[in-house]
Amino acid sequence: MDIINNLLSIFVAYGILDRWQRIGSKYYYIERLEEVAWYEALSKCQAIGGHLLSIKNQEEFDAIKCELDREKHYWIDINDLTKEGEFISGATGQKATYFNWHQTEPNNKNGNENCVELYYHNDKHLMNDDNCQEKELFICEPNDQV
Ligand SMILES: [Ca+2]
Ligand SMILES: [Ca+2]
Repeated sequence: MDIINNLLSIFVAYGILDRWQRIGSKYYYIERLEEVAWYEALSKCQAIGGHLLSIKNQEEFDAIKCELDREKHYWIDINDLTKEGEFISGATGQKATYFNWHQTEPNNKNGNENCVELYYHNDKHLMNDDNCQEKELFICEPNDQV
């Protein structure tokens, strides 16, 4: 993956990929203005050659959360749209492997919370399942990033 990282560095240097922001060892796009429903966030990430953020581990989570606005909510790729309670990574189509839920989440409130967001509550940015129609900011990462 050194080749991909080198290519990304070159593209960024020439402004081709300047929407992608380097955070820690990887690249991300954090939407900071336009709040949209989960499906729209999904297609907006696809339109820029990416997918909704798929958090792999605590290290990645810790790097990203420092960049987030505490007043805002951010869609990521995890959802249980196919089967209630079975959280899938939209990026890989596989069961999500990294979770960091708020204490009482996921609660599938009103039987209608199937998309996962990051939001700040009780001094922490953590995960919550929310109504997919809610308008929120979102985080993308490039498709070729592992
Ligand atoms: Ca659910
Ligand atoms: Ca919830």
